[in-house]
Amino acid sequence: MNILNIDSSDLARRMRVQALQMVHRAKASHIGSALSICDIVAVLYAQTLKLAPREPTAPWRDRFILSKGHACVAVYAALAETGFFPIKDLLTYGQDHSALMNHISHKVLGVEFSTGSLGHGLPFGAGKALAAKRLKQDWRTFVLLSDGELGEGSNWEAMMFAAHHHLNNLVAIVDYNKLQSLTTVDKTLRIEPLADKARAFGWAVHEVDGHDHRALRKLFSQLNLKAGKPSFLIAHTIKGKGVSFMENSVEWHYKSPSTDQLALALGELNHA
Ligand SMILES: Cc1ncc(C[n+]2csc(CCOP(=O)(O)OP(=O)(O)O)c2C)c(N)n1
Repeated sequence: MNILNIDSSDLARRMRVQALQMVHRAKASHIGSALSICDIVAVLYAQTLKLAPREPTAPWRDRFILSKGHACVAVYAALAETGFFPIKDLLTYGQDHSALMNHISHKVLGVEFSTGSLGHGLPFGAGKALAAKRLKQDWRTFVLLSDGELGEGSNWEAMMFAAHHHLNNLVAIVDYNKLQSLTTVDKTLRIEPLADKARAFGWAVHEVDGHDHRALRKLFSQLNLKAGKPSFLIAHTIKGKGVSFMENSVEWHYKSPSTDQLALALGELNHA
Protein backbone atom coordinates (compact mmCIF):
# COMPACT_ATOMS: atom_id res chain seq x y z
CA MET A 1 0.00 0.00 0.00
CA ASN A 2 3.00 2.32 0.52
CA ILE A 3 1.47 3.92 3.60
CA LEU A 4 4.12 4.19 6.33
CA ASN A 5 1.79 2.99 9.10
CA ILE A 6 3.75 4.42 11.99
CA ASP A 7 2.53 5.89 15.30
CA SER A 8 1.08 9.29 14.40
CA SER A 9 0.92 10.56 18.02
CA ASP A 10 4.61 9.94 18.51
CA LEU A 11 5.37 11.55 15.15
CA ALA A 12 3.31 14.64 16.06
CA ARG A 13 5.14 14.97 19.39
CA ARG A 14 8.53 14.73 17.67
CA MET A 15 7.41 17.26 15.05
CA ARG A 16 6.39 19.73 17.77
CA VAL A 17 9.77 19.35 19.47
CA GLN A 18 11.65 19.89 16.20
CA ALA A 19 9.43 22.82 15.18
CA LEU A 20 10.02 24.60 18.49
CA GLN A 21 13.76 24.06 18.28
CA MET A 22 13.94 25.23 14.68
CA VAL A 23 11.96 28.41 15.27
CA HIS A 24 13.94 29.19 18.42
CA ARG A 25 17.31 28.63 16.74
CA ALA A 26 16.38 30.75 13.69
CA LYS A 27 14.58 33.38 15.82
CA ALA A 28 11.73 32.89 13.36
CA SER A 29 7.95 33.40 13.49
CA HIS A 30 4.86 31.22 12.99
CA ILE A 31 5.32 28.63 15.73
CA GLY A 32 1.62 28.88 16.65
CA SER A 33 0.68 28.22 13.02
CA ALA A 34 2.93 25.14 12.90
CA LEU A 35 1.76 23.65 16.19
CA SER A 36 -1.81 24.05 14.93
CA ILE A 37 -1.26 21.55 12.08
CA CYS A 38 1.10 18.97 13.62
CA ASP A 39 -1.64 16.42 14.28
CA ILE A 40 -3.17 16.73 10.82
CA VAL A 41 0.21 16.49 9.10
CA ALA A 42 1.31 13.58 11.32
CA VAL A 43 -1.79 11.53 10.53
CA LEU A 44 -1.32 12.27 6.83
CA TYR A 45 2.35 11.22 6.75
CA ALA A 46 2.10 8.33 9.23
CA GLN A 47 -1.13 6.73 8.14
CA THR A 48 -2.74 8.26 5.07
CA LEU A 49 -0.48 9.32 2.22
CA LYS A 50 0.94 6.79 -0.19
CA LEU A 51 4.61 7.75 -0.29
CA ALA A 52 8.16 6.46 -0.26
CA PRO A 53 10.67 8.59 1.69
CA ARG A 54 13.56 7.06 -0.28
CA GLU A 55 11.83 7.83 -3.57
CA PRO A 56 10.31 11.30 -3.03
CA THR A 57 9.25 11.74 -6.65
CA ALA A 58 7.75 8.26 -7.16
CA PRO A 59 5.11 8.88 -9.85
CA TRP A 60 2.39 7.00 -7.93
CA ARG A 61 2.77 9.05 -4.72
CA ASP A 62 -0.08 11.04 -3.23
CA ARG A 63 0.62 14.74 -3.46
CA PHE A 64 0.54 16.84 -0.29
CA ILE A 65 0.61 20.61 -0.61
CA LEU A 66 0.99 22.92 2.36
CA SER A 67 -0.77 26.06 1.21
CA LYS A 68 -0.18 27.92 4.50
CA GLY A 69 3.54 27.90 3.69
CA HIS A 70 4.48 30.00 6.73
CA ALA A 71 3.88 26.88 8.89
CA CYS A 72 6.64 25.00 7.03
CA VAL A 73 8.57 23.83 10.10
CA ALA A 74 5.81 21.28 10.81
CA VAL A 75 6.23 19.74 7.36
CA TYR A 76 10.04 19.93 7.33
CA ALA A 77 9.97 18.08 10.67
CA ALA A 78 7.54 15.45 9.36
CA LEU A 79 9.70 14.87 6.28
CA ALA A 80 12.92 14.55 8.29
CA GLU A 81 11.34 12.37 10.96
CA THR A 82 9.95 9.99 8.31
CA GLY A 83 13.27 9.70 6.46
CA PHE A 84 13.04 12.00 3.43
CA PHE A 85 16.26 13.74 4.52
CA PRO A 86 18.58 13.63 7.55
CA ILE A 87 17.18 15.06 10.80
CA LYS A 88 20.40 17.03 11.28
CA ASP A 89 19.48 19.13 8.20
CA LEU A 90 16.73 20.71 10.29
CA LEU A 91 19.52 22.61 12.07
CA THR A 92 19.99 24.70 8.91
CA TYR A 93 16.40 25.99 8.89
CA GLY A 94 16.22 29.71 8.07
CA GLN A 95 19.96 30.07 7.49
CA ASP A 96 21.60 31.58 4.41
CA HIS A 97 22.01 29.03 1.58
CA SER A 98 19.82 26.42 3.28
CA ALA A 99 17.02 24.81 1.24
CA LEU A 100 14.89 24.94 4.39
CA MET A 101 13.54 28.44 3.91
CA ASN A 102 11.13 30.24 6.22
CA HIS A 103 8.25 29.57 3.85
CA ILE A 104 7.95 26.09 2.40
CA SER A 105 10.26 25.41 -0.52
CA HIS A 106 10.19 22.71 -3.18
CA LYS A 107 13.98 22.62 -2.94
CA VAL A 108 13.44 20.40 0.11
CA LEU A 109 13.09 16.68 -0.67
CA GLY A 110 9.45 15.66 -0.40
CA VAL A 111 7.97 19.15 -0.84
CA GLU A 112 5.74 19.38 -3.92
CA PHE A 113 5.24 23.12 -4.21
CA SER A 114 6.62 26.33 -2.73
CA THR A 115 4.02 28.52 -1.03
CA GLY A 116 3.94 31.46 1.34
CA SER A 117 1.92 33.92 -0.63
CA LEU A 118 -1.46 32.68 0.55
CA GLY A 119 -4.09 31.44 -1.90
CA HIS A 120 -1.97 29.42 -4.30
CA GLY A 121 -2.03 25.86 -2.92
CA LEU A 122 -5.60 24.99 -3.82
CA PRO A 123 -5.47 26.26 -7.43
CA PHE A 124 -2.22 24.31 -7.90
CA GLY A 125 -3.71 21.23 -6.21
CA ALA A 126 -6.80 21.39 -8.41
CA GLY A 127 -4.53 21.40 -11.46
CA LYS A 128 -2.64 18.40 -10.10
CA ALA A 129 -5.89 16.53 -9.47
CA LEU A 130 -7.10 17.26 -13.00
CA ALA A 131 -3.75 16.07 -14.36
CA ALA A 132 -4.07 12.79 -12.43
CA LYS A 133 -7.49 12.21 -13.96
CA ARG A 134 -6.31 12.98 -17.46
CA LEU A 135 -3.33 10.65 -16.99
CA LYS A 136 -5.67 7.98 -15.54
CA GLN A 137 -3.58 7.80 -12.36
CA ASP A 138 -5.11 6.96 -9.00
CA TRP A 139 -2.92 9.14 -6.77
CA ARG A 140 -4.71 11.79 -4.74
CA THR A 141 -3.93 15.41 -3.93
CA PHE A 142 -4.29 16.80 -0.40
CA VAL A 143 -4.07 20.54 0.21
CA LEU A 144 -3.80 22.00 3.71
CA LEU A 145 -5.10 25.56 3.93
CA SER A 146 -5.42 28.09 6.71
CA ASP A 147 -8.72 29.70 7.64
CA GLY A 148 -7.52 33.27 7.10
CA GLU A 149 -6.27 32.16 3.71
CA LEU A 150 -9.86 31.70 2.57
CA GLY A 151 -10.02 35.49 2.26
CA GLU A 152 -8.03 35.03 -0.96
CA GLY A 153 -10.46 34.84 -3.90
CA SER A 154 -8.25 32.36 -5.78
CA ASN A 155 -9.47 29.62 -3.42
CA TRP A 156 -13.08 30.13 -4.43
CA GLU A 157 -12.18 30.07 -8.10
CA ALA A 158 -10.34 26.79 -7.51
CA MET A 159 -13.36 25.42 -5.66
CA MET A 160 -15.63 26.15 -8.62
CA PHE A 161 -13.06 24.61 -10.95
CA ALA A 162 -12.68 21.43 -8.87
CA ALA A 163 -16.42 20.85 -8.61
CA HIS A 164 -16.90 21.56 -12.30
CA HIS A 165 -14.31 18.89 -13.18
CA HIS A 166 -15.65 16.41 -10.56
CA LEU A 167 -12.23 16.20 -8.93
CA ASN A 168 -13.06 13.50 -6.39
CA ASN A 169 -9.30 12.88 -6.09
CA LEU A 170 -8.81 16.31 -4.44
CA VAL A 171 -9.01 16.84 -0.67
CA ALA A 172 -8.85 20.32 0.86
CA ILE A 173 -8.27 20.47 4.61
CA VAL A 174 -8.87 23.76 6.38
CA ASP A 175 -6.87 24.28 9.56
CA TYR A 176 -9.70 26.13 11.31
CA ASN A 177 -7.94 27.64 14.33
CA LYS A 178 -10.05 30.81 14.12
CA LEU A 179 -7.00 33.12 14.49
CA GLN A 180 -4.98 35.07 11.94
CA SER A 181 -1.79 37.09 12.42
CA LEU A 182 -3.17 39.92 14.53
CA THR A 183 -6.69 38.96 15.61
CA THR A 184 -9.51 36.50 14.93
CA VAL A 185 -10.66 35.42 11.47
CA ASP A 186 -14.13 36.60 12.43
CA LYS A 187 -12.93 40.14 13.03
CA THR A 188 -10.68 40.19 9.94
CA LEU A 189 -12.95 38.75 7.24
CA ARG A 190 -15.73 36.41 8.31
CA ILE A 191 -15.78 33.02 6.53
CA GLU A 192 -18.87 31.55 8.19
CA PRO A 193 -21.06 29.73 7.35
CA LEU A 194 -18.06 27.85 5.94
CA ALA A 195 -19.58 24.37 5.59
CA ASP A 196 -22.64 25.77 3.79
CA LYS A 197 -20.43 27.79 1.46
CA ALA A 198 -18.28 24.79 0.53
CA ARG A 199 -21.39 22.66 -0.01
CA ALA A 200 -22.89 25.36 -2.22
CA PHE A 201 -19.68 25.26 -4.27
CA GLY A 202 -20.31 21.56 -4.92
CA TRP A 203 -17.92 19.93 -2.46
CA ALA A 204 -18.54 17.03 -0.05
CA VAL A 205 -18.04 18.59 3.39
CA HIS A 206 -16.91 16.98 6.66
CA GLU A 207 -16.00 18.48 10.04
CA VAL A 208 -13.46 16.94 12.41
CA ASP A 209 -11.44 17.69 15.54
CA GLY A 210 -8.06 18.48 13.97
CA HIS A 211 -6.17 17.15 17.00
CA ASP A 212 -8.00 13.81 17.34
CA HIS A 213 -5.77 11.30 15.57
CA ARG A 214 -8.33 8.52 15.58
CA ALA A 215 -11.02 10.77 14.08
CA LEU A 216 -8.63 12.17 11.48
CA ARG A 217 -7.43 8.69 10.50
CA LYS A 218 -11.00 7.45 10.18
CA LEU A 219 -12.08 10.43 8.11
CA PHE A 220 -9.08 10.26 5.77
CA SER A 221 -9.64 6.55 5.21
CA GLN A 222 -13.36 6.89 4.58
CA LEU A 223 -13.40 9.76 2.11
CA ASN A 224 -15.89 8.88 -0.51
CA LEU A 225 -13.74 9.42 -3.53
CA LYS A 226 -16.38 7.83 -5.74
CA ALA A 227 -19.01 10.47 -5.00
CA GLY A 228 -17.80 12.60 -7.89
CA LYS A 229 -17.11 15.60 -5.66
CA PRO A 230 -13.95 17.02 -4.17
CA SER A 231 -13.73 16.73 -0.37
CA PHE A 232 -13.64 19.74 1.94
CA LEU A 233 -12.55 18.89 5.48
CA ILE A 234 -13.02 21.52 8.15
CA ALA A 235 -10.55 20.61 10.89
CA HIS A 236 -11.22 22.48 14.13
CA THR A 237 -7.87 23.26 15.71
CA ILE A 238 -6.14 25.36 18.34
CA LYS A 239 -3.34 27.66 17.24
CA GLY A 240 -0.25 26.81 19.33
CA LYS A 241 -1.65 23.38 20.26
CA GLY A 242 0.52 21.35 22.64
CA VAL A 243 2.25 24.19 24.49
CA SER A 244 -0.09 25.65 27.12
CA PHE A 245 1.17 29.24 27.02
CA MET A 246 1.03 29.35 23.21
CA GLU A 247 -2.46 27.90 22.79
CA ASN A 248 -5.07 30.28 21.37
CA SER A 249 -2.72 33.21 21.80
CA VAL A 250 -2.33 35.43 18.76
CA GLU A 251 1.11 36.74 19.85
CA TRP A 252 2.70 33.39 18.92
CA HIS A 253 2.00 34.06 15.27
CA TYR A 254 5.08 36.28 15.20
CA LYS A 255 6.96 35.77 18.47
CA SER A 256 9.92 33.43 18.74
CA PRO A 257 10.41 31.57 22.03
CA SER A 258 13.26 32.67 24.30
CA THR A 259 15.62 30.03 25.70
CA ASP A 260 13.56 29.82 28.92
CA GLN A 261 10.28 29.60 26.99
CA LEU A 262 11.75 26.87 24.78
CA ALA A 263 12.75 24.86 27.86
CA LEU A 264 9.27 25.26 29.33
CA ALA A 265 7.64 24.20 26.05
CA LEU A 266 9.88 21.16 25.63
CA GLY A 267 9.18 20.20 29.23
CA GLU A 268 5.46 20.15 28.47
CA LEU A 269 6.17 17.86 25.51
CA ASN A 270 8.21 15.55 27.79
CA HIS A 271 11.38 16.43 26.00
CA ALA A 272 13.90 17.62 28.58
C1 LIG B 1 -1.16 36.84 -0.14
C2 LIG B 1 -0.64 37.04 1.25
N1 LIG B 1 -1.05 38.09 1.98
C3 LIG B 1 -0.59 38.26 3.23
C4 LIG B 1 0.32 37.39 3.77
C5 LIG B 1 0.88 37.63 5.15
N2 LIG B 1 0.38 36.63 6.10
C6 LIG B 1 1.15 35.64 6.54
S1 LIG B 1 0.32 34.59 7.54
C7 LIG B 1 -1.09 35.51 7.41
C8 LIG B 1 -2.39 35.14 8.07
C9 LIG B 1 -2.26 34.12 9.12
O1 LIG B 1 -3.49 33.60 9.47
P1 LIG B 1 -4.04 32.29 8.80
O2 LIG B 1 -3.93 32.43 7.34
O3 LIG B 1 -5.37 32.01 9.37
O4 LIG B 1 -2.98 31.19 9.25
P2 LIG B 1 -2.60 30.62 10.69
O5 LIG B 1 -1.20 31.09 10.90
O6 LIG B 1 -3.55 31.19 11.70
O7 LIG B 1 -2.71 29.19 10.58
C10 LIG B 1 -0.90 36.61 6.60
C11 LIG B 1 -1.94 37.62 6.29
C12 LIG B 1 0.73 36.29 2.97
N3 LIG B 1 1.58 35.36 3.44
N4 LIG B 1 0.22 36.13 1.72
